Amino acid sequence: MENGLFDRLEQKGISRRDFMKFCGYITATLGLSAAYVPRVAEVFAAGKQRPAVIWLHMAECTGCSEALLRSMYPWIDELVLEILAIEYHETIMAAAGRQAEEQLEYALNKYKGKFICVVEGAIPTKDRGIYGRVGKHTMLELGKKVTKEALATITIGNCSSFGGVQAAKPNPTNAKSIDDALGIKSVKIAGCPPNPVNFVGTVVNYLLLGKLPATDSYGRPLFAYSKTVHDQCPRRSHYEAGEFVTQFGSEEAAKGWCLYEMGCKGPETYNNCPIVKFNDGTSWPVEAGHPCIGCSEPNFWDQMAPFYEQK
Ligand code: FSX
Ligand code: SF4
Ligand code: F3S
Repeated sequence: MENGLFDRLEQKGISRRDFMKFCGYITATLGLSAAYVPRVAEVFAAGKQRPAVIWLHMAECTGCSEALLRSMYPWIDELVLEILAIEYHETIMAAAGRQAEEQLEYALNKYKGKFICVVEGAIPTKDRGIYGRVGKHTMLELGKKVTKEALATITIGNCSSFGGVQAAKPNPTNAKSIDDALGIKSVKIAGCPPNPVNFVGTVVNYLLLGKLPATDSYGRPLFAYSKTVHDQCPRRSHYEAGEFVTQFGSEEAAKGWCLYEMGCKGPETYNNCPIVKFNDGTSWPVEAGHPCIGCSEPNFWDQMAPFYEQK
């Protein structure tokens, strides 16, 4: 294994041990045996496969990019840039204005049919899409133009996967998911925001096994979205014992009882948050004392509301 990556990580104060721990974490998330850990490490360290990525921002809050690039491991950006050649990403690229538009054209021509398109955000479709624009194009035009040349499209976040908050009632711009707006089929890293580990896992799966992961009927990778939050929740025994929190700040809340009566949507929500957690495995909503609001499910803003009551 070449030393370049380790040297760069060490300069950031990341030891080989930390790096191998992260690789173990990704391997376990993918449901692969520990024997795969060195191969996963090799995917990061080899640094030669690097598929080109064109990353589009539609109508959204950029929380998905933030979750991926900042809040988790302080060095995950280094790893992401090691395994992906990000040719266009409006939040992190230095170019702006015309230069950015030119970079998009350049990348589209150079990597035609060979790049992965990652999309954040929903597409406003009302009145031919005029309510969402990037540069000269409507998001609708941009989405069509880029995804039709892509090898595959990965939607990151609930907005691009299912419409998200933009598509919630009354949805004045008739915002739609990428699949619905463009008539394509994407792999969906659902969540608002999604767990960055599930995005990295999807890319590692592709680089390691040469294919995108198997998905459920919505297009969510099975390694992350095949079980409900409820089925993996450490508070489940309290649910079974009928021990429920009925008020925030109460003694029952302090004891970590089940949040079902506070509106928890864990029983209807498919995601791996209780196992993978967020921010370097620090915590996740229920562990922090907040009910799951179902952020990885289609139309959760409408379907799961009211968030603090059971329907
Ligand atoms: Fe949506 Fe992503 Fe929620 Fe935000 O960009 S999934 S609003 S966290 O950031 O698209
Ligand atoms: Fe299920 Fe939510 Fe209770 Fe956890 S807190 S056991 S996910 S209802
Ligand atoms: Fe979202 Fe529920 Fe997990 S709100 S982050 S799916 S616990």
